[in-house]
Amino acid sequence: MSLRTCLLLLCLFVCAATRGVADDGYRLWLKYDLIGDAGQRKQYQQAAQFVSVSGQSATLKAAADELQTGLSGLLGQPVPVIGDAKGRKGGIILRVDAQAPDNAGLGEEGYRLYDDKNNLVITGRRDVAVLYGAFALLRQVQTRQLLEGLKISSVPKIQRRLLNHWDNPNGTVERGYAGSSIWKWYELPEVVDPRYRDYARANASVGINGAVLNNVNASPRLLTTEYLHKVAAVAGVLRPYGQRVYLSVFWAAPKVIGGLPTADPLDPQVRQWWKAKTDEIYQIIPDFGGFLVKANSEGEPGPQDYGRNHADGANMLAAALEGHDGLVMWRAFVYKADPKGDRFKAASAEFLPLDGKFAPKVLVQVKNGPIDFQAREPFHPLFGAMPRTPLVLEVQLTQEYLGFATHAVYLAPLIKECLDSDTYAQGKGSTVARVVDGSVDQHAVSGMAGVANIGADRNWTGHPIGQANWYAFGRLAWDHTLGSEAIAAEWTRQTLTTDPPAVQTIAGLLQQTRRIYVRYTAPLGLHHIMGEGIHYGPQPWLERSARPDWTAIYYHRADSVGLGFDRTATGSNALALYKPEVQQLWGNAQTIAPDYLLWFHHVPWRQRLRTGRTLWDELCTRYYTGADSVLWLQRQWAQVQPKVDPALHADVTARLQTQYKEALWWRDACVLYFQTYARRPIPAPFAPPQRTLADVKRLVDIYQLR
Ligand code: BDP
Repeated sequence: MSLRTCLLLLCLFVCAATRGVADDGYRLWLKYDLIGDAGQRKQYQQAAQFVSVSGQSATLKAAADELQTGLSGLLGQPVPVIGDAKGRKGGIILRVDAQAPDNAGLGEEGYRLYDDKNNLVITGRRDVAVLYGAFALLRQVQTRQLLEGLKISSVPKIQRRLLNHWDNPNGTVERGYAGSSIWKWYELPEVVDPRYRDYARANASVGINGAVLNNVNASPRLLTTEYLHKVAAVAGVLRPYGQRVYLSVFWAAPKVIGGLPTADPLDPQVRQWWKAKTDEIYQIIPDFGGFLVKANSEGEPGPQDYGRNHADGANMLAAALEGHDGLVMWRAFVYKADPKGDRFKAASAEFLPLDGKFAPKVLVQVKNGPIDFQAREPFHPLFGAMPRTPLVLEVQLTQEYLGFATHAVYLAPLIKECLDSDTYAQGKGSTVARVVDGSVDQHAVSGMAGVANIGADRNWTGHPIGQANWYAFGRLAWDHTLGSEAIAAEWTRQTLTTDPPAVQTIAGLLQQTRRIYVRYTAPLGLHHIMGEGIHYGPQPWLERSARPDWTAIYYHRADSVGLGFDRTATGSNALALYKPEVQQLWGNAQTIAPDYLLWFHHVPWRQRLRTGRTLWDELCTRYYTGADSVLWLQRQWAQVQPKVDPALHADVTARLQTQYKEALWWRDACVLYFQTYARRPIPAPFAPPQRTLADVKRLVDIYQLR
């Protein structure tokens, strides 16, 4: 063998050893690959010579195991787990201490990390807090923070930090783009896929403490005794990691599986059925988290079928939960088909009158915006308008309206935009975040839910960048004051590379992705102009659907005069649902931020906007520059190629090519279609599309074929 071949082989070996062989993404951000820089490694090696844990619980064992696996991988040295440290120095001490005065403000889940000069201490009042602290320490090492003098104290701001899986018992995932469901219902409870544990680890690492396992369009199957035992098997894996399971319930279950003639929430037999069912659930799953309910929405049954309201339904379930530590999350995603109405106002019409009528165990779960997880929405007007009801913020991590698994869209900026919106409910500073965490109205319970983007694909999320959305959701639910770019950098360091310039480039590009996606799909506040049913690709010309509010023209209202939905007093007046300060912000077409313009105003094509361009020119400018920005994303991504695993890099590169192709599709479809109303040329310097409206319509038709 020549010297050159030897060197090459050695180099390949070192690369494989330090990065693992080709990265298939399975390990998410918990990679724990060897720290390449020997000097850096040494500092950590000295601080992490052992892990000391007293106490036997499964949660403490999970914490110690994770530290052992993580640190031995990162440091390339064995890290023994021992009992009492007996005066040893240079290790990590796990200490559960409910009495320590310094732990007083930590609640059940908060943790402290500190350097006591001899050892690094991870402490909290309960085992689960120490588990969170263990992951936090690993994050410090993975992101190469100094441990010397470490002093961190962290308490979650929101209590129930939940993933909502829209997974069906047959293994499909509603709006899932990463393969089939990870829950293998047919194999459970006997076969327990080891993947469930890795799922639980990933959740715990970002502080997610519960999961609704099944779709909101719920199957009654999950409530049968047979299936509850399957659910219990999953719960058993999640429990040591501080997560509880929840179920979405099918409202008519008492009829379908209970054999009753009705599902009327005021019917004594129905109430009794739910009570008995709930007791059974707690017998099988003692730490069951509670129920999520989609009722009287999109064809699902509900209490209104019997002339009752949402509070009647929710309170009946709350009564069934009496004596158990469980909650009801009742969704506010309701809207009736009304060609003359405004879907924007639908949830408010049904829920505002019920404020104060819900039992203490009930939280109302509200999507971030009033329509449906669009690329950009104003915050939902229910936030800040139901002071007597705790509201759960629901965001969508699966990219139903954001390009499935083919478009790179990092969602923390979207989530933050909602969280940071000021409702002015109790004066300035009453942000959605503070409404949701309970501090505005002094609620004792709080929650945030992310519709999961997880499937059985090897890398969990289909698009490798989708992992960042799972990560960011957990981090923001724990602490909504974190910055989205900081979270992106943190995720990147753990997942893709620790090279500082590359981290900066990647975090910078991630931070722009959502803004770019909005520009080439739905600029200036356009919304709901996507492909019918499938919700992929553009279809602004959609005029007829099963319901008027499932068309596109219902929302964009293009005509020869202009574009946009007038939601001011001259139109639907949905704007009146907000506090006066917000009305002032959005009520004037001249002063409103262009990003929200067409959400609230019907604007003449020739009107000059704040940007100096006419509406038509601005619209075209955004579509064109938005699509061009995907080329910028490609260039940025290409730059970091030497620093990122080759397989993973190639995967994202390929997806960025699809993204560009589809950005052009969106651009061409939308400018050509709106041009039929605006009757103006595509402004310079942009070249008119090379294809016709019929060409792009044909593309959409393909996706609509069965
Ligand atoms: C819509 C989805 C639909 C969901 C619904 C919901 O298209 O699949 O069932 O939201 O949130 O966006 O209930």
